[in-house]
Amino acid sequence: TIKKFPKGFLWGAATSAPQTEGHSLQNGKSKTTWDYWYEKAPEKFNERQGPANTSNLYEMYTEDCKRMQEVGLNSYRTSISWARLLPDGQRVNQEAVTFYRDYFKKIKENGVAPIINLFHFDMPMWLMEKGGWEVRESVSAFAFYGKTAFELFGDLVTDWTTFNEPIVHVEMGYLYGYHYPAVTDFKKAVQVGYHTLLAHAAAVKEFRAVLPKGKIGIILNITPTYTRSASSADQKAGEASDLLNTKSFLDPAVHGKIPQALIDLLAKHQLTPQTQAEDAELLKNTVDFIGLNYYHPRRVQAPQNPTLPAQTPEDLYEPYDWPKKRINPYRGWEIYPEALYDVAMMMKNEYNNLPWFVSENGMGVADEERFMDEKGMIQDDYRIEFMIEHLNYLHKGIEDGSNCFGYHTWTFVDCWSWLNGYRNRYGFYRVDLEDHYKRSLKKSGLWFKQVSQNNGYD
Ligand code: BGP
Repeated sequence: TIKKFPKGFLWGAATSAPQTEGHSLQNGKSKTTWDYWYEKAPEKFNERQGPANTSNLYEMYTEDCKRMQEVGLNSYRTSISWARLLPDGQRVNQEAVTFYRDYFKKIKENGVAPIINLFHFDMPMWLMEKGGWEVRESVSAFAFYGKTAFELFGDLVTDWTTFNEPIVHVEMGYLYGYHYPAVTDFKKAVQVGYHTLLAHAAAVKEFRAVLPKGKIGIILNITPTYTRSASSADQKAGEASDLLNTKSFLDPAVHGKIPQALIDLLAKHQLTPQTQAEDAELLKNTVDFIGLNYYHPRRVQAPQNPTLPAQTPEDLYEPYDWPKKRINPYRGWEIYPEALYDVAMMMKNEYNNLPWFVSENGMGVADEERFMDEKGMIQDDYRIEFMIEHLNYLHKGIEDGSNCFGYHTWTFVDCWSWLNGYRNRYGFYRVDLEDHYKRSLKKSGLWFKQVSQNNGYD
């Protein structure tokens, strides 16, 4: 059967400023927590590639924008670096304005519609020194950043998003010790999440005033929860996982308020964040669309010996090792494309069938040069297969009425990853770090172009 997608479907790819631009401490940019942390604790990074140079896009964007056509992208997401645009939070860095304006223009000149995101884990040091998302001041600082960006680039960019995977900086920075400041404090994590949520809503509010005709959304990582069994204890664990990981941001973004069940769960475990009277009104600033990054599901079971009140999320739900799971042997994550159908139905049935898109999906592969042929092309058939499997389930969801308008892969050109450097490759183009960041097309790029041109595949 031929799988055709809706007219105007977006075929794109996603990345972010800190993972591509490089020139991390140049051209007027100030430090982010990543620049700082790599200097301070390089041993925390699994790969000795720091955040300084990444894929050198700052110098190579003109050619990269032409490459977008070569792989058939009609849509592309990246982010603005807050610390580059506002190096001290107030003053606009003109070099950044020139760079981003020209970059966005060149994306469009190549027939690609940009979607621009504001925050992708890259907290500026000037704000971190004041407490980052722990302090209420972060909300107005972010709203000011959003307003500035909408005013400076709103004539070029109509589609915006506020955050990428906001739950990730909460859990990695405040629960599991991977991202700076690497503290382990459930209560603090909830406060950080709450301020992030308010910052998102405050930026949406600014957006409506500056760009009334534009569209704004938020990008969430969706790790659909599947429970070990239908027992009430396992179900309860699954609900807690969904509330914390998915509904915490998705419900306010779409429905304009935090779900009562989440408020109750936090209260029960003495985790209620500090709020202010005007917050409920602010949270009514809902989005136009949702982006969902999907890599793998979350399998949970009831915790064996939970501490009460919960000290960590594992006191509410524990990871469960599903014996039937299929693994990506090159990255270690579970492969479960069926979840995309479930996600599509969830958006249809629980979120007003709001327009949404798959904003990241992709297959990370370590040591990918082993799949290079004699002409230097990576023969990444495994990636093509991975994407087809996921697109099949997405297509089924669309046929059953889910309002999905696009599919973005992670990623366009191999890019730097937070702790893993260049270990896991995802791109349609390979980056040769040994040879001046040279880009070379992979087989999957050629395949994607066909899919995009045909708006589907056989
Ligand atoms: C997503 C992030 C991306 C990217 C991707 C791949 O969660 O939004 O920034 O890093 O995961 O992850 P990794 O590079 O760890 O394999």
